[in-house]
Amino acid sequence: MMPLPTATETFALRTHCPYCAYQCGILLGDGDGRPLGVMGDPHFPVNNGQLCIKGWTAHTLLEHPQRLLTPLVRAKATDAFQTASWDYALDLIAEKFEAIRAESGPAALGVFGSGALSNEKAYLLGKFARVALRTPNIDYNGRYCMSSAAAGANRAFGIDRGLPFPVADIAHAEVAYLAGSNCADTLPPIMQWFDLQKANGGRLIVADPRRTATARAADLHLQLNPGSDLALHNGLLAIAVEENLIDRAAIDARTTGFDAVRRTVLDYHPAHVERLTGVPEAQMRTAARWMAAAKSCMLLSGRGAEQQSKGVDTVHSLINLALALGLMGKPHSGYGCLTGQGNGQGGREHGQKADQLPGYRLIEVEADREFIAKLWGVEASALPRKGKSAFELLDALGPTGIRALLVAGSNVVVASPDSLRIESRLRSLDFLAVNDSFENETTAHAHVVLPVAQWAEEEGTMTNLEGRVIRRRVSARMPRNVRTDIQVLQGLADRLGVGEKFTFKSTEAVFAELRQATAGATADYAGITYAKIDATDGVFWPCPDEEHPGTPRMFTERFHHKDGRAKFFPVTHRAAGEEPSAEYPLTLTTGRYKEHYNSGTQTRLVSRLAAAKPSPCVQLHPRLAARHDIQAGATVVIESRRGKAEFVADVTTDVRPDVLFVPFHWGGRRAANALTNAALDPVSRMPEFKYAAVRIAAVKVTTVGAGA
Ligand SMILES: Nc1nc2c(c(=O)[nH]1)N[C@H]1C(S)=C(S)[C@@H](COP(=O)(O)OP(=O)(O)OC[C@H]3O[C@@H](n4cnc5c(=O)[nH]c(N)nc54)[C@H](O)[C@@H]3O)O[C@H]1N2
Ligand SMILES: Nc1nc2c(c(=O)[nH]1)N[C@H]1C(S)=C(S)[C@@H](COP(=O)(O)OP(=O)(O)OC[C@H]3O[C@@H](n4cnc5c(=O)[nH]c(N)nc54)[C@H](O)[C@@H]3O)O[C@H]1N2
Ligand code: SF4
Ligand SMILES: [Mo]
Repeated sequence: MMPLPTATETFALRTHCPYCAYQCGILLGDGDGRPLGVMGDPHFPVNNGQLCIKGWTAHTLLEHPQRLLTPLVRAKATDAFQTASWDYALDLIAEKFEAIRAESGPAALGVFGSGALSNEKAYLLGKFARVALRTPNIDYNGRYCMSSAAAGANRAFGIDRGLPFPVADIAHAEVAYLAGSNCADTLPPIMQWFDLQKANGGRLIVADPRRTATARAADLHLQLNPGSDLALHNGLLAIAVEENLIDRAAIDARTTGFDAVRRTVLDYHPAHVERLTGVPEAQMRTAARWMAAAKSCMLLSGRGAEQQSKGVDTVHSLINLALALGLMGKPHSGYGCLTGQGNGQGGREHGQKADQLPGYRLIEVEADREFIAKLWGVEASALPRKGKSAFELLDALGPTGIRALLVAGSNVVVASPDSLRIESRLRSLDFLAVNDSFENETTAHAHVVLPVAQWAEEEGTMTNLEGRVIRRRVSARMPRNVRTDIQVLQGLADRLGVGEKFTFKSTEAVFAELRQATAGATADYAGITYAKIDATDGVFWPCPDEEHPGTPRMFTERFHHKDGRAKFFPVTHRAAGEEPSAEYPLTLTTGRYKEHYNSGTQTRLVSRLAAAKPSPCVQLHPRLAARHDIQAGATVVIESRRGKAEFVADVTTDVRPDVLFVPFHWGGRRAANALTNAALDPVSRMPEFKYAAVRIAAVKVTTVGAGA
């Protein structure tokens, strides 16, 4: 690591971290256009100067020796990558896409985007797919991430903004409940607000099958079985009904549909719920009483509860509880989801989702089609219809389906469930183009790789987990032969004959069009400008006009359904996509390490992070380890119906005796997703990352760190 300069003057440039949805403010050393080091921005009110270890080391990626610095094209003769000029690489992509479209129609072209992309990029990628390629088949990795929470919030509230309040409100919640979030590792600086909450006398409840860093910080840890959150929440609501803890006045004044939910939860007797969840009845009663007695209470969900084939219903079970306890719109209270990716919020608003147009307009709603078509200067009838969801899109790759694909911001081979299947689908493509700053398991299958600018080298707005629109500013010099994603899309649009619809002179000009595209829509950015963001530490959407101050807190008066009310949805527990059997007797769940980010493309290259966590471990309970004669440090081969992978044994009482936990940040032999099940939620199309039936196939005695 480079030494950090101490004088604040040398950190003149404020920007934001390249990784998660917390989007910490960062001061990046400006040594004549070169990064010297990073420091947390003490004046950005979300992180208040704190960073996690990924943020502290993020600048090393800017000048990393493995950085892609020139376009790569696969040579036919050798099947190896060769460097190429930008013109050659862009011409080739445009030719291939045009030829395949001529042969097989526009739906044979696909685009896979990302919650890592700025609002401007996400907007432009959606426009590019619909206007330049004319394909319905664009979706993105947010489908793997936020889609269940988004669908649940949309159906219950008529709008989806992850947190309806600023994170600082956590400090004033008397009770906070986290369903499947390990935010002490995944959003570390958020813990300052939970620490303040504790100092203010508040209580934290965590539901997780593992005793995580977050669970250790809790006053009550509900160590439930994976896939049983819905039953737990219905059980908590049943107790609230039985003990008369619900808020009848709030239910009557602000909601519809409670009676059906009340009848449904009557079947969730505590003893029955204890059998389904593994959570003792006494703990459930304590949790329900704390939640109901508190003057303010927040119910928050993370991927643990959402990444299930019943993720949407699980989100509804938590929203039902929030509505029945009268928490929505009350100060320092309510339901919220903790968004994950850097622009996981904005990335889901501006039209890279198969069924959406910018601002959460819907591609199947005529008025929305007409509004956007007019802005884009095309006929509404020429806009494609709804396309395939992320996993279904990738699963349709091949000679008779989607034959050419452009990926921007996702390492789909590592991130997708049932990844061996997805990798074989990628191999069957006629043509794969990837925009990235580094090679990874997905670029390995590409025909063209385009080297793009990184976070600190380009402009762009991001919308953080609170719905606060912020600005990443240029804080480091872009390498000479690298281009931005926006320039790539402009270059391709030109070659596809629609350059005149992509003539933006700056990123701010793209944002100006995005503002018009969202004006009057659910996610309304019309009143947000770069200058206003600079002046105010970010602007919370909705913000319909330039005089509007933005909306830090939602639902204080009304919800976004026409009648102004929130909707209860009756939901019932159901089994996961597959259950343990004699052959595959164990339950596997997956998640993250503090040191690595998602598919690991970036963090596996950062020496400090790679040294701290060189390889993935499987957490297993000592009783289970003893049964299989597994010593700590041994290499354990785990197998599911779909594939196998190997992990270093971490024998620990932190995990339930019937559950195995692995992180998904690696590919190849160490790929957690070789094991996972692609059962999809019927509404959100979220895959079941958090539940697979597996067995221990072999044990090899090695030392920790082996198996690389
Ligand atoms: N260090 C780090 N931080 C990150 C990321 C990263 O990769 N690394 N990624 C970012 C992104 S994109 C996201 S989406 C967020 C995700 O942040 P989190 O939501 O915290 O993500 P996970 O670690 O996937 O899952 C959280 C917890 O769910 C638990 N869990 C597993 N199955 C179940 C279940 O059935 N029910 C319940 N209640 N819990 C269960 C796991 O044990 C795990 O501790 O993190 C963001 N921040
Ligand atoms: N088993 C299991 N699987 C999971 C999950 C889980 O909990 N368990 N979680 C899921 C979740 S929540 C998520 S979000 C996904 C994430 O997994 P991925 O979709 O693979 O996301 P990242 O690893 O963040 O990949 C981002 C890639 O984009 C590149 N990149 C970053 N910024 C930009 C940019 O601005 N432009 C371009 N062109 N490229 C960029 C990076 O270098 C990297 O190669 O994984 C999902 N997969
Ligand atoms: S918490 Fe997220 S945004 Fe903050 S430094 Fe860590 S990875 Fe970056
Ligand atoms: Mo995510």
